[in-house]
Amino acid sequence: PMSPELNKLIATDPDLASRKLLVAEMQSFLTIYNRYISQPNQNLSLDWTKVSPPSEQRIVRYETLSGSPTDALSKLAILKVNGGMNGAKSALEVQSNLSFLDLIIQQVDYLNTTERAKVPLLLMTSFNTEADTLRVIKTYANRPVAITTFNQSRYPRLLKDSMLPFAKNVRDEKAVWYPPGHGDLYNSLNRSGVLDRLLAEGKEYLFVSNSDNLGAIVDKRILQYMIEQKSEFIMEVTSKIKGDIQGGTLIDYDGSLRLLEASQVPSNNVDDFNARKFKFFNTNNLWINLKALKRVLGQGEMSLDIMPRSRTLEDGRTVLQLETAAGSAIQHFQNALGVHVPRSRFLPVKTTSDLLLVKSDLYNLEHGRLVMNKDIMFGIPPVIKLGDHFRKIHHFQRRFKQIPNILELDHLTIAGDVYFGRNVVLRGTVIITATEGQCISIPDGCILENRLVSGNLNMIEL
Ligand code: UPG
Repeated sequence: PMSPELNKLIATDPDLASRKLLVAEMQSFLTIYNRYISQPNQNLSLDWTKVSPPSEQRIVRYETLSGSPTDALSKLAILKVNGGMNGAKSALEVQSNLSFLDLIIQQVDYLNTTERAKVPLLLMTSFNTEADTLRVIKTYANRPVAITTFNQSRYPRLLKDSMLPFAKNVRDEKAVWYPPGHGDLYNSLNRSGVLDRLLAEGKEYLFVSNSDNLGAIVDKRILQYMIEQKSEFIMEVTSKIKGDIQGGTLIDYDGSLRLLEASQVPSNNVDDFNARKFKFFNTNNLWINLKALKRVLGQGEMSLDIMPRSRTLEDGRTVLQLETAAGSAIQHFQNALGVHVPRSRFLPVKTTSDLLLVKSDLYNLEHGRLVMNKDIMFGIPPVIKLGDHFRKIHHFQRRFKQIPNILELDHLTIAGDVYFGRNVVLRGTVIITATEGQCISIPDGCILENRLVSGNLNMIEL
């Protein structure tokens, strides 16, 4: 029943090459679709009774790696997954007018300069992030970093009522298509010809990470360990902390290492997932042997766990997206391992609260790296909770004339319609709540230390 609808979608693309690509993408889509509808419990691809924390033997502590130098950088390529549904987060400014992408390029440039290497940078974009990404990287045409971009797949969204794709409004890409998660990197790398090109250039290892994680720099010790252990796939994991909610954890599944994403957890077991039982959080920093990847892809469609995601469109219709995660591929590789890395290798920016932290004086820039300020009060970043008024990026940007000084901040909660002036200093615990209909503007130069601010700028000492 899918074919006529899909054929209509494909036929609307005027370009033959892209039509061929679309046909290949649709075949992958149909494979995942058929797997999804034949799963006994469509929303859960894992049997929870087989899930347990991984054996410590398969997770090596970063500190125990030998530190012996590697000369394998000439065989390495770096890939940042930079696709997804919304515009490129990586084009947002972090500090000093530099975006995530600018800083990533600085990091690779620094690696290449200090190591006398030529490690190339690959960026996987989606139809939603390509334009933003190209805008940033075109300014680097003459830099020493070789940058290749390729687009990830587009799959048709399914209308939940009929489980069919849209046949109309085909020009409205945002409504009709979706990028099917970063697990799509394997197919997209292959179909774009980039995988074959890398292999032809003698590249053997790929370091993959999220473009929002500025802690994910090349680490020669991990690369060396991968080579010594003949491991085809390494996942960097870190000790889970309270804020690690959106993401996945490394598990043992019937004796093999697997990724468990939050969305795969049955509702009855969410407490288990959040508790310390599963303590190794996936940073999505992945090291992949490219020859092994080619072998796995040659065996047919790589079967990755399906993460169904429902979305409600503006017109009220509900659509279903079948997505996959890059870390799920761990199950297909030999000698797969986890490396337990320090938190400094994981600096995710998922929310505007995370963005506030990386933009603040808690971090200094060093060769594109965000290095934590030594003067930071408690040695760990403060807990920041920004309310709904700050949730969207353009609202967040309007609300701060300048990011406050938060070096001595312990905890910040903001609720309601709140604006910040320049040179504001926040210390200790600060809570600012504007009730419905009220607006609070924190004036230029204001210092708030252990304060509850509410109503018409009433201040209560905490
Ligand atoms: N991305 C793509 N294509 C997509 C979706 C996302 O390239 O179709 C990129 C996106 O640009 C971002 C990265 O993938 O750079 C991560 O996506 P995001 O939605 O921020 O993270 P999650 O998919 O929720 O989580 C991933 C891993 C999870 C891990 C977490 C660490 O799946 O296991 O704990 O990253 O931040």
